[in-house]
Amino acid sequence: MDAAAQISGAARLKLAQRLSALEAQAPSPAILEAADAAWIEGEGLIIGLTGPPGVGKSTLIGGLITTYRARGLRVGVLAIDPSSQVGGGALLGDRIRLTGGPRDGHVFVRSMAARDRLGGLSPGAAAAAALMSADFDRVIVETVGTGQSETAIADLADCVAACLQPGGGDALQFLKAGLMEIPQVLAILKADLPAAIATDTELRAALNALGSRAPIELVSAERGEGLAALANSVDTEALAGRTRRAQRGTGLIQAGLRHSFGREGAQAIPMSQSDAPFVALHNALESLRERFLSSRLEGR
Ligand SMILES: Nc1nc2c(ncn2[C@@H]2O[C@H](COP(=O)(O)OP(=O)(O)OP(=O)(O)O)[C@@H](O)[C@H]2O)c(=O)[nH]1
Ligand SMILES: [Mg+2]
Repeated sequence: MDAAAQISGAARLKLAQRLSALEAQAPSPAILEAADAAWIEGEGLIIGLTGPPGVGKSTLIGGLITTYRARGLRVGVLAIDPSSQVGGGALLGDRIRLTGGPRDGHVFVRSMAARDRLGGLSPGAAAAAALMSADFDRVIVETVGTGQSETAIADLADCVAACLQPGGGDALQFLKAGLMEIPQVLAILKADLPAAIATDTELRAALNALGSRAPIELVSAERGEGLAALANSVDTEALAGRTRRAQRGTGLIQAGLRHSFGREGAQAIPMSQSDAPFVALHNALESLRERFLSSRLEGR
């Protein structure tokens, strides 16, 4: 079963230090190069889990860790915490860590402050996920939101699974109105609640109307039901998505520029397809910072 090597204590420490440098927006060139190498050559799949607060994402991740571990896979989790300041967010990480087991050398859980209220992915968080995919077969990125490309998760993740709440109509309405991109997988969580059946019916009708064949999975993480089917759907979609990283890199760079400098920032740098998006994004951000600074100084 445990064909994959355990991540050694030294390797975990090195990874933790690199993630801290990314969170502090002070990565060395080696860190960005390692993120690019993992993005281009790594075999680990990056899975985005999005959904509104309280939908059950963290509980689900606990279940997915167990499911993937039973398949002999190493699992990294990056929880993007919209409420915490830098250095905070331990609570969220701890809740997952309990289920993964702190002594399990095949599991690594980290939470990172979102740096913006909407829970958008910072450039550092995107690079962190890529970096983790060098050491783990699955990297699950938990973000609050509905999976719009604004938050970069659609470009970062090989597969986005949107989590829906039984009886909670928001995501459904967004989908119908075309305000939400159709994610690769839809997961109705808390499927033990009676309202899940109606939500499933409504969601199927909505996706049919939109001509989408995205799989819908009913999951009760609390009862441990539907986890294997969800993992299968996610893996199938992520393996397909994995082949599109070269194209997604450009979107990732633009989302990173938007995150730091708004729409104008994203337009200020001419964009060509890059097979090293994290180094390219870092350089573009540096050059925009310099331009911004010199125009401020000239204006004095
Ligand atoms: N009935 C039921 N409740 C669940 C299930 N999974 C989670 N919950 C409950 O839903 C609540 C929120 O769960 P979390 O896993 O923290 O949800 P989250 O989406 O990670 O929340 P945030 O990180 O705050 O956005 C908790 O009280 C859980 O016990 C489930 O399968 N069934
Ligand atoms: Mg959570």
